[in-house]
Amino acid sequence: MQSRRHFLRWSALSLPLLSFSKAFSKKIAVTKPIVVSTWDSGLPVNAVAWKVLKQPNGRALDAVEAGARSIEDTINCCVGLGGNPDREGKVTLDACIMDDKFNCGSVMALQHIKHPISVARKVMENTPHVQLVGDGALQFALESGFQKEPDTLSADAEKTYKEWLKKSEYKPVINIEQQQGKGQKTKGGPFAPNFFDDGTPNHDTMGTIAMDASGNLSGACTTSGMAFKMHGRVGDSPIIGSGLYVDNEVGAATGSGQGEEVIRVAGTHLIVEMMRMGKSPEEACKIAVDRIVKINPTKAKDFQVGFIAINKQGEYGAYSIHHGFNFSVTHTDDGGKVYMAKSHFPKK
Ligand code: SD4
Repeated sequence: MQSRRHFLRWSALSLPLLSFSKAFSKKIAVTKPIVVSTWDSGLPVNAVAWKVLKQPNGRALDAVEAGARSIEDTINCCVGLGGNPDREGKVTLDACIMDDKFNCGSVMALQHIKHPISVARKVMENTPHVQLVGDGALQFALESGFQKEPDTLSADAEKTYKEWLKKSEYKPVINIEQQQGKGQKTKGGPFAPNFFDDGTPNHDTMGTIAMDASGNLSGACTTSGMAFKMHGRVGDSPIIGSGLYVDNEVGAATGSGQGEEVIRVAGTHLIVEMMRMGKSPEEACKIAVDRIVKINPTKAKDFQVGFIAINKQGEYGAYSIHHGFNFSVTHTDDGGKVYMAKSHFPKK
C-alpha cells in the first residue's frame, strides 16, 4: 500500500510536471522572421532588413545593420550626415547596435562618418569597449577603414539651420516630421520639412528591431539627434538600455523622441523587463511612457517619445506620449504595414 508520505511526495513532484508538459504540448505560433522600425520611414528600412532575414541563415544582426545603413545613405532631417546640425552647425551622429548575446557597441557625437551604425558594430566586435565618443570614435572609425567625409551640410539642413539661426531658439517640436509648415510649398514643420520637394518623406530617428528565422533578436538605432542641440550633447539613441535594448530570452525595444526623457527612465531596458514579467509589447511600451509622463505631466505635454517592442513570440507593439508616432512592421513578402501607435495624450 502506498504510504501517505510517498503519495504526497509523488503528487508534489508530478503536478508541476503535468502542468509543465500540458503547457508545452500547446504549440505557440511564433511570427518569425519579423522586423519592426520606428516611423513610416521604417518601411523601406524594413524592406532592406527583410532581404537579409529571408536568406537561409539570415541573421537579425546583419538585417538591422543593413536597414540602418540604408537610411544613413539617404538625405533626411534626422539620420546620417545629411541630418540637421547642432547649434554650432556641425552634424554629430549617435548610433548603437546589440545582438542576441548581450554584445553591444555604440558611437556618440561622431562626425564625418557616413555609417555610424557600422562603426558601432566594429566597436562591438573589434574592441573591448561598448561606447566610443567624439574624436576617439572618429579616430577608431578612420583606423578601421571608414572614409572621412567633408564637413558640409546637406542643402535641406543648411536651409533649416539658417532659418534657426535667425531666432537661435532651441525647443523640441513634437512629431517634427509630421507637421505642416507655414507658407511652405511642401508639408513640413518650422524646423524640418515633412516631405522634400521631390516628394520623398523626411523622418526621424531610426530604431529597428528584428527576430530572424532562428528566433534570435537584434536591434540597431541611428540618428543625428535632436536638431540644434548643444555641441557634444548625446541623446538616448546610442545608449544601451535607453534608445535600444535586446535580451534574447525576452524581447527587444527601441524608440524615438526626446532623448533626455528616455534616458531618465532607462526606457528600453524598462520595456524589456516588463515583457519579462509577462506584459505584452504594447503594455510594456505604455508602462515606460506612463513613467515618463508621471515625472512631470505638464512638461510631457510639450515633448514626444514613442517606443516600439517585440517579444520572442514575434508579437509587436508600440506606445507614445502624443498621437502621431507611427511604426512599420514587416513579416511577410507583402511590403509591410504602417500602424499608428496608441498614445497617452489623444489626438488633438
Ligand atoms: C535624441 N532620440 O537624440 C533622439 C532624437 C529623436 O525624435 O528621436 N528625435 O534624443
